[in-house]
Amino acid sequence: MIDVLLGLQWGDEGKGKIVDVLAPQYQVVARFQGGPNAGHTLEFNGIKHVLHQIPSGIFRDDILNIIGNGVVLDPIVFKKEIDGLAKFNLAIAQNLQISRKASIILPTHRLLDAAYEQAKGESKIGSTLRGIGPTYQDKVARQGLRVGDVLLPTFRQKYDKLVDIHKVILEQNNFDYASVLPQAESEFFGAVEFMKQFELTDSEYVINNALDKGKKILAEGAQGSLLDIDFGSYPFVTSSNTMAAGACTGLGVAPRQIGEVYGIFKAYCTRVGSGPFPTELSDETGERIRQEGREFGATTGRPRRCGWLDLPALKYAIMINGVTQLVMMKVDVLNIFDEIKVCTHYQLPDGTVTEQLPYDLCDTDVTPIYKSFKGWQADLTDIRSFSDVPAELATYVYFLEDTLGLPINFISTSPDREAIIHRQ
Ligand code: 2SA
Ligand code: MG
Repeated sequence: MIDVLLGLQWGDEGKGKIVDVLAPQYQVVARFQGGPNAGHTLEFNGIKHVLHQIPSGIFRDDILNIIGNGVVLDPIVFKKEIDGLAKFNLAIAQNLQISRKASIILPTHRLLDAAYEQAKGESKIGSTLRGIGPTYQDKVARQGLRVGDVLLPTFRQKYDKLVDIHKVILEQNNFDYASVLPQAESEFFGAVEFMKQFELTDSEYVINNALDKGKKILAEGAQGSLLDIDFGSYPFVTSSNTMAAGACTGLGVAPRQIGEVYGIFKAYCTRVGSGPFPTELSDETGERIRQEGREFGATTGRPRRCGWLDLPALKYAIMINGVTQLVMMKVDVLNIFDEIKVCTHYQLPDGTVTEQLPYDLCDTDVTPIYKSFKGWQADLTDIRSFSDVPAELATYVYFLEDTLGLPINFISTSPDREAIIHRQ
């Protein structure tokens, strides 16, 4: 079976840590969508490391890591990531494969990302400017470059042909590319050469053969369900299917092969970039969450917007993903609060109270209806068993389980690998 692990909010739920915790049960860890917009943070032995494109199983020597066909890969970022891992002495060349069908991010894709955002002005998406949208655009327009193309004698021609199209668009947008492109291109072609030393495979065969042999595979999602291109708060979304179904198309596995779906959520909400966020706190409480939770973009360093937990949104994410196991992260960030709020419903401008996400969330001012809980105001760092958690936290957890209709199987109590309560 292939299990899927994904974020149920707007990303940054702490997926990296949970992949790392669950990894010993798996022989393969695979990324199925997104690219260097992701920032998966892992902390162990006092070291903190952020991964962008490389799957989070890379720190375990007995795991094969696959960058799947659904991913958009930037060779320049890839080379930097590999260089950054050198100090850990990992067997990366043996343990990492890249799908030949993954899309390549070109330097001009990054420039186009910036040009499109500039043109949008006030209504900009708040993209990470990593070239994600334009690369997926070219994939869907059937003119993109794929990782396997780098081995073809015609690679340079294909590259030039696409870049010529990009230059026209950049010129139309009055975007100055001439001063930056030559340098970026030389870095790009250097990184493409570097990439050739890795195994570029038809990873759908690798994955399905592994499944046939009874191996266990973990599909590692990036960003979050509320940023899904179809079901997120469109247009303020990323350009891929971040939901469980994306694992099938992004790796080449059949729906019937999907086993557990681990849904990761934080005990509160964050969002980085523009778009609706009903429970956002633009006050001192939001600022305390940001500081306490160190809520700054792992890729861009941008301060993340913070707010209380949003149950209508969380329920929606659980529904579209068919979540089987819930994982609650960063509960410890709430240790300092004497009152903790949870949004249970939305009130629409016409007075209607609903548990559903409105279609026009981007244009409607919904008022969250909150339920208040007494804070536990205690340190949780050393707690490993649910029977030892403060009564107020237990009350909070039981309420969430009741409302969400699923048990919360894991509760993370601090960033370290070891700090997790596993409820059987
Ligand atoms: P893009 O770059 O085209 O995918 O941006 C579109 C929207 O998706 C959001 N997005 C993210 N949201 C949270 N975390 C992400 N990864 C990084 C992190 C982000 C960072 O782990 O912190 O460092 O800023 C991520 N990637 C994309 C993005 O904010 C846009 O709203
Ligand atoms: Mg992140």
